Amino acid sequence: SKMEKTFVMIKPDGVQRRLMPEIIRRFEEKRFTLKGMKMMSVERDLAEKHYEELSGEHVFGRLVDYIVSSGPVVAMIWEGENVVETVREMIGHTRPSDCEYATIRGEFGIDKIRNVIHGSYSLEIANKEIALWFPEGPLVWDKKINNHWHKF
Ligand code: YYY
Ligand code: MG
Repeated sequence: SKMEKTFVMIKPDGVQRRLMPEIIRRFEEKRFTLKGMKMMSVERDLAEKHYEELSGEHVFGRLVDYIVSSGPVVAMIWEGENVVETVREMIGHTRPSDCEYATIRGEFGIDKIRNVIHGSYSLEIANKEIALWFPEGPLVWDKKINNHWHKF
């Protein structure tokens, strides 16, 4: 079993459309564990670093403007087996119109900028994004979580 962590961000459109509980419910029901969560406004510098790989693309400016000025986001760390890939599958394709219906973007996405949610693309990127968004690190809880709850 491959325990790993991923970074998830509910984008401004997701927060404003009150999709936060629906999104968190899906990951909880999948038995992933929330290891960090904060609602925050995003500084331009952070948004530019987050989307660094897209800095040469024509969408970069629009994307950064969108995240910076459309309202707060909810940044989260989720932990579990194969969580990076599974969360990507649960989110769906970048363009909501290309998504399977039973994905978050397939059900709730409006267009490729206002596509509700971000999830790290790979384990390597997840580690980078967690360090960027949570310089304080994930929540640490020393006591064992009672695993029997996972049956329910
Ligand atoms: O990870 P994901 O969100 O599915 O797509 P990325 O390729 O990382 O791009 C991030 C973000 O940028 C995407 O959610 C929308 C926007 N975008 C776009 O509007 N047009 C593109 N051709 C590529 C990305
Ligand atoms: Mg991406």
